[in-house]
Amino acid sequence: MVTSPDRFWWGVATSAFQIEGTGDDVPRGESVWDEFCRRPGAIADGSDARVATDHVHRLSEDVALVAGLGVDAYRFSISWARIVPGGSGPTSTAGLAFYDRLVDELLAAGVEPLPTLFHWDTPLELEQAGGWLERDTAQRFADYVEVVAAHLGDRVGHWITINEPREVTMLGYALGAHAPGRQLLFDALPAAHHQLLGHGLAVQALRAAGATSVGIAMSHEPVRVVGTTDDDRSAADLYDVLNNRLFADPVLLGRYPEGFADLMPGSVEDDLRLIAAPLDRYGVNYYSPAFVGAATGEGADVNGVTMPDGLPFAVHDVPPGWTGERTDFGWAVAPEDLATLLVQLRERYGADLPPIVVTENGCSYDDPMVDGHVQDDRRTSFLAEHVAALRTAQEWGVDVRGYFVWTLVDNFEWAEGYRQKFGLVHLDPDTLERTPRASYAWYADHIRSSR
Ligand code: GCO
Repeated sequence: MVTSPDRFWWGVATSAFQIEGTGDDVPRGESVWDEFCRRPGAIADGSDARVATDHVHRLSEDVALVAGLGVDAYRFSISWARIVPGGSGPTSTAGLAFYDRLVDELLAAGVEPLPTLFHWDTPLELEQAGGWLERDTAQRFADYVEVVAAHLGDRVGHWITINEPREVTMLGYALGAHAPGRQLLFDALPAAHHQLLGHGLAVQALRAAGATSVGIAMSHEPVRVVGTTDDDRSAADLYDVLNNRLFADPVLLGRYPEGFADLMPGSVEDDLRLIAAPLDRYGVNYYSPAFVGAATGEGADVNGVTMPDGLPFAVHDVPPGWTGERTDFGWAVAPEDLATLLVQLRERYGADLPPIVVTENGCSYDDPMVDGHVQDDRRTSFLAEHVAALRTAQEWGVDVRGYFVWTLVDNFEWAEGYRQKFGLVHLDPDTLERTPRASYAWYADHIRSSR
């Protein structure tokens, strides 16, 4: 272990599918996202992630960029299909060797590895057998976690089980904007339960392998009510239950919000005991609040996601009359909502809430490169304001132990392809050359001066 787990961790985050590239010399099985990219129209710019940032071949260069920030930890994800190409069955020694190298190079550079075991790239074969709608997928996930923990556990003490089960459920299975592209609406709920069960089983496997600390990364959207009527308020409450509490309550309280246990597959009581096993850290991914009012009955396009007709609430990208800042993705910039969210979590979950780590926060801005330099002042302000909001929450008594910027280098931004640029480092899409932006230098300075 490089740093004390109790000290505040500065970090930067990535995920396997978004950066690695397929890498013929380090072969991996296909994931749902490989298949989704082949569907005409699924990815806004028609791209795929076969090359992505070509991290598999540029690992040492990327570790040097991570280390150059002076961060305590690097949050990356392990590709399940690189370790177990078919989702279950034989393990790939080349896959394990790739992550050995990553972990060893990070440790040699004085950076703590913080792997996430599932960041959306379900092995395709498992999806073809029903994916997260099937209980068996949770068990297969636990089998893979056991393999990884046994292999890396001598050098990796800190783990994150799964990333954002909400997005996989809502965007992947309910609305179809992400892989696997299903449009099941409320019938998608079993995918939520089975991912949470996978998390619970993974916690068990990691503890058995002697993990020092285990956490989960959850996306949270603090909800702002659009409108003033009772209908607006109850629509916003329902959105909050579906998008925040449906995932956090089982993990932190061992129960589903009222009425939801009955919508889950089978009897969930025993599963909930596993799902609620105590965690060392609660990871919060925060980008923007949700603006929600009473249902209009009509669908809408919200920041690239098609909301179908007939939803019980109306979601707005920003409320009517919004004059605040928006990122190039169209997301509202609202650092104050991060402080509100952190306080709200403490109020909602009290002693059941472990110390929080902000496991992702960042923004998409595409400022021009001039003479090899990108002066991305809007990203720097965004990050500085969100770190300040985190400090405010700490002053209000919330135990926050870390902050991870999303992301290191521009990468494959899911259904947006390469159009959204979240990197502290600019990526030339043709040459794959990496150029640190001004925000990279700011973050490195900020970390240094905060020690
Ligand atoms: C997440 C996403 C990241 C995205 C980022 C920006 O965990 O939210 O998985 O992979 O790239 O959130 O949209």
